[in-house]
This record gives sequence, C-alpha cells and structure tokens, in this order.
Amino acid sequence: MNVNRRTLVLGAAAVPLVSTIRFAGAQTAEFNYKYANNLPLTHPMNVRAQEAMDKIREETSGRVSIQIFPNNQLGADTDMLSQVRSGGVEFFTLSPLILSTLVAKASISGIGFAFPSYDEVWPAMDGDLGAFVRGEIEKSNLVVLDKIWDNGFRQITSSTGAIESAEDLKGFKIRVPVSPLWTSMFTAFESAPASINFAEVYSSLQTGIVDGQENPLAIISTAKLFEVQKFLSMTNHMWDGFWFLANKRAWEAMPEDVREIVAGHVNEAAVNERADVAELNATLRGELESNGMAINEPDTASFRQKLADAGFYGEWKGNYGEDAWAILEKAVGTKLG
Ligand code: X2X
Repeated sequence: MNVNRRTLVLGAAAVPLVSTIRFAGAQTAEFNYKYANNLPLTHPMNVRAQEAMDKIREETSGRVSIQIFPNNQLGADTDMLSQVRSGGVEFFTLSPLILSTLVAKASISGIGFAFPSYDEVWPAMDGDLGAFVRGEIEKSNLVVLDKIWDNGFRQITSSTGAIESAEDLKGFKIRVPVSPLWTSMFTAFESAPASINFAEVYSSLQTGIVDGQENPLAIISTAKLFEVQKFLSMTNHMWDGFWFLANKRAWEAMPEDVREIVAGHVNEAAVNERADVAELNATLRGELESNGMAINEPDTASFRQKLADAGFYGEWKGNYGEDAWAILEKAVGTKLG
C-alpha cells in the first residue's frame, strides 16, 4: 500500500462520484451505502454503475442512496476486500482471481486460455460455472449478485519489447494482481511476477519496478497505461470479470422488495456494461496505436504448450477438484491441459 497516495486521497476527503445535491434526501436516506471499486471513472463499469445507482434512488424514492467511490479512493483491492467483509463499505466489485485469496475456488474462471471467446464466457458465467462459484462465495458470508461484470480478455503490455512467444516471457518482470493463480501462471511461463494491487500499477510501470503488466484494452485505455507502456501483445491469455459483492449485514438490513430493486438495476447495468466493453475491445486498438503503442498478435500455441508442460493445468485441476474442473471443461467445450 502506498501510504503517501492514500493519505493524500483521504486528506482530500475522498470525493464521491455521486452528487448528493440532486436528491436532497441523500443525507436522510434510510440506506446510505458506499460502492467502492478499483477502476477509473470513465471505465464502462463506473458509467453503468452510476446509471444503476440513479435508478435505484429514483425507484426507492430516495430510501436507498449508493455513492460510488471509484479508482481505489477507499484503498487498494486487498483493503477493500477487508472493508466489504467488515462493513466499512457495503458494495465492492472484485476479480474472481483476487477474491480467491478468500474463496479459494473462485478463481476457476480465470484459468489460462480456458475460454475461446465471449460466446462461451456468458453462458458459463450466467450458467453452471457461475452458479458454482457464487455458491462458494456465499459460504464465505459475502453476498454476490447474479451477473458478473466484464473486465475482458487480458493482453500483455511491455516497455521493453513485444511478446511474440512464450520464450519472450522468460525472466520478464511483470506485474500481476494479488492472486495465487496469476502468480502460478506467470511462474509457469518462467517470468518474474510481482504481486501488486491495481492502485500501484501505473506508478510501478512508470518507475520501472516492473517492465510489463497484463490487462484488457478497456483498462489499458481508461487507466492510460499507454503513457508508460510501448508494446501491446494480443495474447488473450485469460478472461476476467468482476463479481458485484455486498456486505451481508448491510444487504440483509434492506427489506426484500428493496433488495430486489437494487439487484435488478445492478444486474441490468452489468449486462449493459458487457456490451460496452465488447464494443471498446473492437474499437480501441486504433486509439491505442495513435497513442504510440505498437501492437502485435502472437500465435498462442507456444503459451498453451508451455503451461501444459509446466504442469499448470494438472496442478489447478488438483486444487479445484474433479467436479469443479468438469464444470469448467463443459463450459468451455474442451479438455484443458
Ligand atoms: O488489477 C487489475 O489488473 C484489474 C484492474 O484488471 C483487476 O481488477 C483484476
């Protein structure tokens, strides 16, 4: 955790995204809740979440007021996960892989090269695989809403050179999010992975603590990582999303009919956000190139082979168990490893 940055942000009183002026009732709302996340204001996740929160306030006649704190204003992911558990924040969106530090099997949707395309992602996450993971999350005393939000297929960026094959990942100093699956994957590639929260990614790249990172195009663009990275390699090495989590006590404090309104609008926003991110994926390459990035499309065969040879798939099959692995393989339509 970068103490300076945090102190600075909190010192500036962490200005919420939502203006409370429009609904003078916000102060007197029955449920005054906070939704924290790690993404810039301009990312579709925050744009769609804002729409949902506006609709929720309207439809509950001001009884529910949810303020959005984007961009790690309330802390890095690891801190925010503690906060949503304790009730310091009521809502939080988190990658299934980072959530696996609390709910071990939650990361299963992020296995390298498991999903060939979005055509398999949404039926899986809205179907059996998602239901399996949500069941695991609920055991941990957190509430999770039905629809997972999209982060996207992840691509590798670098300041030192294009990644053309698995060979180029050897010894590569790459930032990965804080999650055993991410570390395991890049260890299998023989890279030098460093676990760093997203809050510190831009500065780690800028100061050269790491040479690269991996994220979907929508994040590379909205977090302006092109300012500190030159090469973008379209590895599509895994799909990632964001589960919309709620503190259980705060969730259950709302009456059933109010909960339904909240869940309905948040889930609707998730589905809209998926479409926004898909559109960005299709249009952002030109923008990133005009911002100076050199883009290449490596053949992914060597990456998959490397993971298989390193025993990556066998190890994770063992971690999740036969039953969970069978749900994954059915969802992605192929044997893995
Ligand atoms: O930390 C990341 O790289 C991010 C923003 O993609 C996640 O939340 C996993």
